[in-house]
Amino acid sequence: MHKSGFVNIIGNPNVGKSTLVNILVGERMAIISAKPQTTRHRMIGIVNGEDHQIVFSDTPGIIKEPHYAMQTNMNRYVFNSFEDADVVLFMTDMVEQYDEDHPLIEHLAKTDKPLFLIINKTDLSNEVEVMKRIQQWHKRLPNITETIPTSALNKVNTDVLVGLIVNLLPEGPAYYPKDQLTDRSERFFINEIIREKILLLYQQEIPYSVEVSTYSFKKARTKKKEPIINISTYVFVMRESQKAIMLGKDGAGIKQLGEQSRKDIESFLGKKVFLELTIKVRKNWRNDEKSLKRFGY
Ligand SMILES: Nc1nc2c(ncn2[C@@H]2O[C@H](COP(=O)(O)OP(=O)(O)OP(=O)(O)O)[C@@H](O)[C@H]2O)c(=O)[nH]1
Ligand SMILES: [Mg+2]
Repeated sequence: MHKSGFVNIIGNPNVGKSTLVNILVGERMAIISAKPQTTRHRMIGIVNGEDHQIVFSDTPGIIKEPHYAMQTNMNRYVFNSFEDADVVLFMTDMVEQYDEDHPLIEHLAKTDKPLFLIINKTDLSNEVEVMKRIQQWHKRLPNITETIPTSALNKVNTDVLVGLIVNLLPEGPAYYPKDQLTDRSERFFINEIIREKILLLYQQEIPYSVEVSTYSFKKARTKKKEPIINISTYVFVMRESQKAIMLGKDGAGIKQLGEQSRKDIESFLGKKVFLELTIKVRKNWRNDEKSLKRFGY
């Protein structure tokens, strides 16, 4: 008997959703950072076994009070993602506090899907505190069907989670070829790798004002006839002042960004890469529906 289904991971920013997906899939796919709102797009990560296929969706963290259209659109994917799930994983951690009127809780309370409570980052706490949290959550969400305390970072209980999911999945054929791990293109991952470096290298509003878009990807040969991939990418910012910050003194900022990104893209593609980054100003793109559409939001 073969089982298959869709499992959607939902929760606040920064609780470890993308970390969990990467651990489950066994590849570094989703980008991760210590800053909230790292993930902007819904993305699938596929876990394949001989007798099962689990299609996980990593989603952006829910933003309680969206400030611009991009955030509103990000929330929309998350609320939509309840509908096509066979199982909903609600992920929280041992650090965050929820307000009583958080919009996500109401949604979770109403879902008729199997609802798993994942309490992540147990490494930052102790058993007594974890038990307390579990009880609090069960009071607020009586429809929770399974509870799994995890430390995604240390792979604690992640196998247990997979076992519980497989038990619940309906019988059915694989939805994707068994060697496929995601639905996203190489270009998408290149953009994401660059955005991850921006999250690491720049502070304050810069990472949230940036969109990355690769417009050219060409296989070529170096003068020494070695294979190389030439990649050209735009980094859009919202204002001239942000462009100056990104360039840095004598271009040192963009140089560092380019070098760090190139190294990661090379190990992702397994090939040598020449990366050309160009910074462009696109005024207020985060609120412009046309730009958002073009960028896939
Ligand atoms: N201590 C600890 N840190 C963790 C654990 N899991 C993830 N983290 C860290 O938490 C931070 C956020 O992780 P992400 O996986 O990016 O979180 P996310 O929920 O996908 O965040 P958004 O994409 O912003 O919604 C990173 O710094 C991770 O290294 C864990 O089990 N323990
Ligand atoms: Mg994420």
